[in-house]
Amino acid sequence: MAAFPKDFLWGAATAAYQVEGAHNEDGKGLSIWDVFSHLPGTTYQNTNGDVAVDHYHCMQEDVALMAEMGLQSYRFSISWPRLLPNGRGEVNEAGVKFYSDLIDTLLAHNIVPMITLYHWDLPQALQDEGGWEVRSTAEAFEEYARLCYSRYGDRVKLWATFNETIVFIGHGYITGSHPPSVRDPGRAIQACHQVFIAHALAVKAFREMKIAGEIGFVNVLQPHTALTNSAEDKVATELADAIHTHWLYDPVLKGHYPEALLAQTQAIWGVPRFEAGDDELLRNNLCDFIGLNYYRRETVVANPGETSTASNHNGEPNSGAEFGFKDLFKFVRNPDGVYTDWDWEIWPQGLTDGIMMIKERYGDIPMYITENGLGAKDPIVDGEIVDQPRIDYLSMHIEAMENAIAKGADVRGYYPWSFIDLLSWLNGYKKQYGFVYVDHNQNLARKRKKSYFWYQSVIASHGEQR
Ligand code: 8VR
Repeated sequence: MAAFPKDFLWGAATAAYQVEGAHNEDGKGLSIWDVFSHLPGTTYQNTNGDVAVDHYHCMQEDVALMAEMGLQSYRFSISWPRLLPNGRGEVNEAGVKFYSDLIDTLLAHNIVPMITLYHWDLPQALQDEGGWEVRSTAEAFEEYARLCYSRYGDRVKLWATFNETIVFIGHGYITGSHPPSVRDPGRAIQACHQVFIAHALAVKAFREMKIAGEIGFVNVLQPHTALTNSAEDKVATELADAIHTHWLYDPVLKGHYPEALLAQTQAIWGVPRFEAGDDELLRNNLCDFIGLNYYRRETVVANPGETSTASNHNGEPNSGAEFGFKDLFKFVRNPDGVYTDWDWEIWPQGLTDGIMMIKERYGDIPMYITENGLGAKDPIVDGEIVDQPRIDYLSMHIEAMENAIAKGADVRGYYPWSFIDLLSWLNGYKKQYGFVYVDHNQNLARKRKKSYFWYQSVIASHGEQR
């Protein structure tokens, strides 16, 4: 029996803001990232996505590179303000056409499109009205989702509503490093609630419109390991699981929040505040699949009384600070771990463990590994991009995924991040993830990396040759 199911999809992923550019062309409205990245000092060396890697104009060339690689599926996101410049209301037909052409081009090459509706680029017009803190944004999201279903639902079978809610809410409302740069856990929890409601409304619309496909939610998959066997570290690790995992997965897979943590956030912050009907809406609109973005695990220790560190090397929340529990646990470096240049532990076993943890808690939910990859500064040797560490990283993770499948997990596809080198939100262009290199000194010329040819043979052998 083959290790990977016959219909298993070998894909790759990107996101609109990080590749498209053309930030104000053909009627597109501005997103919160178009505005935020233009404020001095907000991003690495003031990089922004005005041009990014110009995928908007290079789409045909990029899809040809995918086809040559043998790619079977491509996960991309739609820029909401490209379709609805004001977030709702008037439709920008030129924007609709861009994605329609992309979908047609993919299908012509037998590449299955997977759409992410929200990969962080909220229309600025909606931010001006309160962004994710207000219900009207969730309602506008439903309108946007319905527009996408009606224009693309005849051709696209795989849909995800949100990408990595913990990241855009955590950075947007707790560390303040993403727009709208708020630092307030209570507001974070309420904004997160509106995202879950927006998701449920979009799933409900998907069913009502009888779209012939599957819809899911994409989360960070981040297993936690206690540093020691002490009772304190174990309790700290359970809390990390509750905050970083259960809080994000339970509402979309079980239809309700984890009760104990909900009781605590409501006691401490008075949030999330429910409106009439919210309970039912969440309960009745569960995902068809879950998307898992796996990069690393975190090692956890109890942290009694210490309040200083609230973010790690990447400026990400790394403690209980998210929920006002910053005294209770924190993430530390695993002394035995192997780390990337960005201090992320390389731990392939965590992918097997994480998948099995999801299966155990949520039952036989179909899963896609919607992101996995190595952020690195790739070496150029005699003009060739020799990204052997990326090959090693991906190879180990494919094996880890295969082990989970052998244990009975329903994993249906694998989408390394990223198809092409792209703009990192806060790291500019120096943190590379792609199979394809982009030369920023030469008109953004594309060049195949060593990993490009390697993944080509992985795909051709259906995962055997790696
Ligand atoms: C994606 C983001 C992309 C990446 C990956 C991995 C960071 C990174 C923080 O969903 O769109 O930009 O972001 O996740 O994590 O390493 O740059």
